[in-house]
Amino acid sequence: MSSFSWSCPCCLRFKFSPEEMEQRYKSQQIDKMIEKDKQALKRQVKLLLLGAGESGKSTFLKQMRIIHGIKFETQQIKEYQQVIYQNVLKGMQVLVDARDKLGIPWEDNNNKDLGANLLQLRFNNSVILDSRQFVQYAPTLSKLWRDSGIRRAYDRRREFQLVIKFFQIDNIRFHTHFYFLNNLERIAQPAYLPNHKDILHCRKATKGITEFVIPINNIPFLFVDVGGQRSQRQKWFQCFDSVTSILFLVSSSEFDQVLLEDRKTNRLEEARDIFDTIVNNVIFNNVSIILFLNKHDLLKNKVKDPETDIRWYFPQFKGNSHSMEDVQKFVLYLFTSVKRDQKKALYHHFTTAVDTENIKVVFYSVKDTILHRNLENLMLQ
Ligand SMILES: Nc1nc2c(ncn2[C@@H]2O[C@H](COP(=O)(O)OP(=O)(O)OP(=O)(O)O)[C@@H](O)[C@H]2O)c(=O)[nH]1
Ligand SMILES: [Mg+2]
Repeated sequence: MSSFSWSCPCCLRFKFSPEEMEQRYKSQQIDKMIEKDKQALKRQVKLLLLGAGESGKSTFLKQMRIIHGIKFETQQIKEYQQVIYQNVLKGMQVLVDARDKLGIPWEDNNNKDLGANLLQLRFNNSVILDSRQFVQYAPTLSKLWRDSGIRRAYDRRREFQLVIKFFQIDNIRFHTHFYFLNNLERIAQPAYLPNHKDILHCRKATKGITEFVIPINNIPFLFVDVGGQRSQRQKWFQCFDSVTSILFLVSSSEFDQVLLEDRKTNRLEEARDIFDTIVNNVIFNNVSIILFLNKHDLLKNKVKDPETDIRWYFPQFKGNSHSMEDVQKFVLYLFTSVKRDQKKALYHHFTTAVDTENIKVVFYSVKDTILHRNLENLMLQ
């Protein structure tokens, strides 16, 4: 604080020139701002979103914006629109290719050339498609999506996923493809702009670190979102300072899938190994860890599916593999059992990150845990 802050302003008027008075006033204001910033930083809640690639970290952050009424900027919406166009086109390419590899005949033979032409196109992330260009592909996309050959390839996606290692195809998010292809008519309108649901479903892997502050209960909540794929994880330690809580996301439905990065490691096992290094890390001794067993909606469908069984991937599973309760208990145990310090609290929630109502309810209770923890930390300072 400035040493003049206690002086009476009327007396100062006689001692200093107006310029000096102004200078002093400015300096006092700056001191006040610095002090305020320091206090705010102390009160700030820092939440680190961690988890393997595609576990739903960025989707959760999008929900935080939606739930707290922070609009997406026009430029951002345009970027999501690009990503959606890419998701749709790449998704259809995967299905055309799958149909081919699985030897399923076309229903309409005229679609053969359309499919072959589509496969020739290369849509990497640097290709920017505007709505005018996308609209030109729309008739092809909708013809192909109506062809029973493509539908059958979609229905046999599990077989395709099982042999995917040999086909070297890197885009197997069938649930994302399905959502957008089912909304093709709307997306193919020239004036199309993504709505919240579209934004939540679109997929772009995070590269680097994204920070976003949301004031909640008058406290700045700093959300830190990182990339979860192997190549991105060496950047994580840069964000390990002054963390209040870690929100660790797991894609609980991926018990029968392998990593994109090496096409052999089981995704749930990889997630558990990452969790092990985080929950048992001494740096996080005083950090509360909240586990989100995410993609609950997809897990529910998978557990019902007679064509897959968690026992094929986790022989140690002893319950009923088509009982949601048994599978959930097992997946939870996979994670809680790696925690070495039995006294360390570990909270957990089963979530569906694309469902705003679900995340609203879950975050309401998580927020209380976090604020409580933050208050304890402030009292210790
Ligand atoms: N059906 C369903 N889809 C989900 C859920 N959570 C996320 N997704 C989808 O899964 C995909 C991956 O989600 P992201 O949020 O991009 O995953 P991430 O953890 O940020 O991935 P990285 O940035 O690579 O680390 C997106 O297409 C999401 O829409 C969920 O609970 N249910
Ligand atoms: Mg991400």
